[in-house]
Parts: sequence; structure tokens; C-alpha cells
Amino acid sequence: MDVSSLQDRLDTQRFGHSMRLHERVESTNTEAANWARDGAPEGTVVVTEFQSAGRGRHGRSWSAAPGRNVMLSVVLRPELAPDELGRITIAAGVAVANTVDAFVAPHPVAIKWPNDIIIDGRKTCGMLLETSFGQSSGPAPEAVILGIGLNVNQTDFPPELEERATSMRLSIGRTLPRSAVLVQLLQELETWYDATLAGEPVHLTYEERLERRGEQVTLRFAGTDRTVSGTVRGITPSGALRLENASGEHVLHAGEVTSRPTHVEN
Ligand code: BTX
Repeated sequence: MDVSSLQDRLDTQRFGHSMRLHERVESTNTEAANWARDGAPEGTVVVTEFQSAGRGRHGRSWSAAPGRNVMLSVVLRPELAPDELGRITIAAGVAVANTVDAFVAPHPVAIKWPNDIIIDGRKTCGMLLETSFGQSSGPAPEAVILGIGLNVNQTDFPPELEERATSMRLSIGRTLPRSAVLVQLLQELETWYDATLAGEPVHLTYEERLERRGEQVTLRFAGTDRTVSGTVRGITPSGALRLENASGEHVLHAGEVTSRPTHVEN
């Protein structure tokens, strides 16, 4: 992959028009945040072949083999209040799911709330949204960094991930051109990001792919032992999970959908 041939193939208005491609960085989110601080415009993209300290959510890490995957961060400058930023997660979920779908169909591609992309029940992509607030006193963040780690051609995973991770290649049994995946991903990201900023009901598209919709699940609140069980009804426009149980509908902003609840004997 090289930047100018990628850019030649882009059909976007902004996304990817400024782009850097690295052999190795600690984290593309850090690189993109630094570039944003130096004035990078919206749609700026940082791609890498390898991350030595890739970040997941809640202090977790993202590990991916060199030269086989798509790992990138996009600089966004949305005029959104902090409690509306979930809209970006939702738009990104739809964008990545559509991209994966275009290459692995007819394998079903699902979204596990809030933003894991799942093929054949295993995680093939994770996303991390980080915000930076500058000196200006407005309510919107100065920049939002959207980081995406997509397993494209990786075939071996470390033992701790083996059971839970997969790649696009593992699902269809052949190697994919990463540059084509990246170009399509940037186009989808711009389309769905613009749609959500325009107020379109992107969450309804997301819900079509929402894993376990209509099923009973248990959600564990991040970093705690506290759980709530109920039926997944869908998500709100800003990306909160709607879970219904005997005490009514709950709108949950963060947590991990862990499992079906243990069977209750009558
Ligand atoms: P997450 O917290 O949802 O997922 C992290 C968890 O996923 C890890 O604890 C591990 O169990 C599992 N995991 C780690 N690596 C992989 C993998 N390659 N495939 C499947 N499962 C894995 C998700 O966080 C957010 C990930 C964002 C990664 C991108 S890469 C570009 C950008 N830069 C950066 O530092 N992070 C983002």
C-alpha cells in the first residue's frame, strides 16, 4: 500500500485526502491526535502496518499481526455535544459492517453492541473513539479520533484470542486486497458519518445488524460486577442499548453484553 495510489482510488470528499501511512507506530490514535493538535483537517487518516501499543477500550489492548490487517485512525471535528458522540460509533459500526459485508458475503456480518463487528460469531473488528478538548470553551470537542482495527488477512491469533477472533480471510478462505478494503472503508465512513451529522436515522440501519436483537442477554457494567438482564430491543439514535425486562425499558450507555442470562427454573 502507498498513499498516492490509495488516494487515486478514493471517491471521497474529505476522508483520506490527507493521509499518512506508517510501517510501525505505537498507536494510530496517538498519531492522529498529535496531528489533530497541529491542525489536521477533518477526514485526515493515519494508517499503519503494525502497532506496538495498539489500544482497545477501557485500558485493553489491540494486537494484530504486521502487514496483514487494516489499522487506521480518522480525525473528526463534529459539532456534537459529548452526549451525542455515540452517533459516531453507530455510524462507524454501520460503515465497517457494510465494508466487511461487501467482501465476505454471504457470510452474515453482525454488530455486537456497541461496536464490535462479528463474522461467524467472532470478532473481526474493534473501534475506539477518543476525544480531545482544546482551550476553546465550546461544548463540542476539538477533535474526535476514531480508531479502527480490522482483521483482514490474519490467519493465526495468539492463544488468548483464538476462540474469539477471526478475520475476513478466515471466513472466506482467500486473501483480500487490503488497499481495496481500505478504500471502501473510507468511502463508507464518510457516507455514514455525513448521514448521522445530517440527522438521518442511522441507528435503524445499525439495528438491522444488531446481534441478539429480540433475545435475552445479560449486560455487565464496565469495570464492575453489576449486571442487568433483559431482552435487546434496539438502540437509541445516539447509540445507547435499549434493554427491556420486568421493570421496564432500560437505556444503557456503557457495558459489555456478556451472555444469555442463566436459565431460571420454574
Ligand atoms: P475492545 O476493548 O472492544 O477490544 C479489545 C479486546 O479485544 C482485547 O482485550 C482482546 O480480548 C480482543 N482483541 C485484541 N486484539 C484483537 C484482534 N486483533 N481481533 C479480535 N479481538 C482482539 C476495541 O477495543 C477497540 C480496538 C481499536 C483498535 C484500533 S487499531 C487503530 C487504532 N489505534 C489504536 O491504538 N486503537 C485503534
